[in-house]
Amino acid sequence: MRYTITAALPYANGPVHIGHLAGVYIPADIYTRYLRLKGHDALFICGSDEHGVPITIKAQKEGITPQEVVDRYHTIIRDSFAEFGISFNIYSRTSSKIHHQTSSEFFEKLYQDQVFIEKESEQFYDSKANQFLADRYILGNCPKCGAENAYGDQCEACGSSLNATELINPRSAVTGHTPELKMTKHWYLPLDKYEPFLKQWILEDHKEWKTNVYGQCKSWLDSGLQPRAVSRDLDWGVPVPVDGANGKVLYVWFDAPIGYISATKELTPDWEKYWKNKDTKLIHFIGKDNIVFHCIVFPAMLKAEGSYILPTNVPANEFLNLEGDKISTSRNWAVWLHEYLRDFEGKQDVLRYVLTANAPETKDNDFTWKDFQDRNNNELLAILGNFVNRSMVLTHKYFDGKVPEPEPNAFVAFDKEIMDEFPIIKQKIETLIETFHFREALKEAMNMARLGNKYLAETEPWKVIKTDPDRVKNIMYIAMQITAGLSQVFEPFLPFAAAKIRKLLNFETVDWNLIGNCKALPIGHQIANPELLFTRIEDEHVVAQVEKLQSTKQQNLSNKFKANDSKPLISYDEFAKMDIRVGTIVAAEKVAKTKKLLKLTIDTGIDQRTVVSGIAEFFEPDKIIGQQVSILINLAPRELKGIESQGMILMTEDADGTLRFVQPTLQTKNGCEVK
Ligand code: B3M
Ligand code: ZN
Repeated sequence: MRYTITAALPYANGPVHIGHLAGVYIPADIYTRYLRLKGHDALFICGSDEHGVPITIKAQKEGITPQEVVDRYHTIIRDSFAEFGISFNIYSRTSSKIHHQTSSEFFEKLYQDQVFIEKESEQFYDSKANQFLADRYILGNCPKCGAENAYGDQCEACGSSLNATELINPRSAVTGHTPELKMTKHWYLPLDKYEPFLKQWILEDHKEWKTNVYGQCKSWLDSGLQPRAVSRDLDWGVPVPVDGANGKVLYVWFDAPIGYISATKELTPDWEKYWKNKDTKLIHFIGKDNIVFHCIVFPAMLKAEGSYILPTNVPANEFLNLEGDKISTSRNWAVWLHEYLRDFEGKQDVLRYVLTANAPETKDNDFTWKDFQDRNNNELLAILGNFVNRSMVLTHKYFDGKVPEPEPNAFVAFDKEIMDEFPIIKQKIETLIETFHFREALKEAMNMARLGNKYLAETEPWKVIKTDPDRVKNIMYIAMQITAGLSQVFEPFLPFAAAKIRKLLNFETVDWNLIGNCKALPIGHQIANPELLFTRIEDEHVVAQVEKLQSTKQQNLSNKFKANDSKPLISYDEFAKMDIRVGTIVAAEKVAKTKKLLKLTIDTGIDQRTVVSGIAEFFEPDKIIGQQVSILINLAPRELKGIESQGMILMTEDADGTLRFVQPTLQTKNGCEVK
């Protein structure tokens, strides 16, 4: 079978993070590696998306050219993917000549076939910046869900695809001004004409698509498709190849998916069989925000062109959150791959494992560093690493590192029972991967290692060796065959660990059929010296990461802080009514059954009095005894939780909500006035 597997082309306007890996590139890589292992012809295509407003906005922000932006990030992204073992056949880029040519020809073909509607219409224009405001250049409230800061072409909050003129309260992302409308000519793809075809093709013929994908398509199709402009007034992109189209380029979502085709062309002169042969299965791996473009717009383009195959499936994932919060580039709330590689050298498989085990396949999911640490220590190390290590160490100890010769008639029922499990699990994994259930598939692969541990724990070769050394030959023979199977089954998921097991086994063959095969390793085969597959991740490593995120959060809060407007004027007399004194805290305790309240005893210089204050989240009672504070002493008393509070301690509230005392800078006599 022949497969063309694509993974969404990331915008080259920033590095890639764990959300990208979890949502798109790891599942696509698992799928492709698996198909290759099974002997299929599977091409894995990707590259950088280097056009569109995301790039030009970044260039403007940094004061560099769009070309400099894409050159910088293309390299970083490409290298990160390579380091994580994402096994693309090609990682190309849409600024390449071959892509400009391919997408230009694609447009020309549709133009000549009179597919497009050519239309003058009013578009937003920023007269301050002297430019039309396409896509992300315009911000406003989403007409569908009301969210703020929806883009001109898409609302990230609800996933709707928009036309800029639908936005409520539009404003320019360049100058912040309210834009004007100005006439301009564009080419439109009449999606409405393809609606009957799309309805049949998706809603009837592809009921097997993931429910999140099918559901989004259905709601799109049910609400009716509109013609969509496929050109823009911009100076960065593929020029519209038509006379009189100066200053206009192809809409980035028109050229980017054609990038899959250009990259295949760049890879092989045989590219047509991957795009035009009906026996080829085309699979697009994407995130949920790209569903409409891959299931509706691009298929309509391919259909209009006429000579291409359409996707067999579009297994889109939901989003991964980080420590309970939406991953965000602008808020720097992310784990960047290039930084992970620096902080966790050689631990690519750990992240691959955790992101697969937690993949947002059917709903948004959360990545936490605690879970990362736990899965490494309690699963990778304690289950997989432990089994492989024990098998190898024992084989060395009892048989000089050679696969022992078993007595064929001496396999007991338990041996057979265990060995029979493997082909069953293998079959399960196949079905799960082929239906895009990667997290379940990984769980089953891990169950193979669990089964190995169970086998050794129950057969206890370290005890039996004293009484029945021949029996140990059979046991270790089986343990070694299981190890060989693990070196294959983990190849799609943990390619580095799988390769390492094979290296330790001194066994380079890669073949899916060896899983559950009791004769994978020949008798007498010499294995290498054992080495650990995984190492413990200690608290300090993850604490450092959590602290890094906490300081990002602080930073974001203080960036966002805006001082409140001032209150109405008052007279001096009104101010002078307040009697504020310096006092000292002489006792402090938590108020029972409350989270926020402390009961303080304050020496005000006049008396000792009780004040109940909502500061328990910020101070340990015994640490504040002796501190000086400012206290409003003539505030009418009031009862809190049954305690009479006689006054109020003055506090400052920082941008993040932190409360601090207003204190004299030097020790001051209790009872002095604050004025
Ligand atoms: N660059 C959008 C994104 O990064 C876009 C994908 C293109 S796939 C052809 O989410
Ligand atoms: Zn919305």
